[in-house]
Amino acid sequence: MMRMAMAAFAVALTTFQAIAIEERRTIRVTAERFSFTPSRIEITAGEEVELVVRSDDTTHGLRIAGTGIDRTVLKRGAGEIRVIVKIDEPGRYTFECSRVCGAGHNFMRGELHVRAAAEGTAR
Ligand SMILES: [Cu+2]
Repeated sequence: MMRMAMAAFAVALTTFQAIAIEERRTIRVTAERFSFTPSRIEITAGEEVELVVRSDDTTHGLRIAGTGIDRTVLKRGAGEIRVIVKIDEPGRYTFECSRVCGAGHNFMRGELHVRAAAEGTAR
């Protein structure tokens, strides 16, 4: 009987951990000549989010100014990329295509708005 209770506890613990990991918000982004959709993304300072990015046409890039993030977005059909983003400093960060993709490449950008964490948690 005791052994069964222990087994049930172990299963409950495993389930809890799985849920904790899934709490990270996933934001899907599509890149195509010459825009990102959505082009404005809002996150909270200190929040860890996962951007899942895919292309609807050619190879693009995703660079987020001020973060060191610069990834290649695979061409359509080649799969999606996952980028973990966590920014502690509130502000507006530009993200842009970093792989030359055509005439409108230089205009292919968006804004990542990092909101300050809720007032109640500030010291
Ligand atoms: Cu480009």
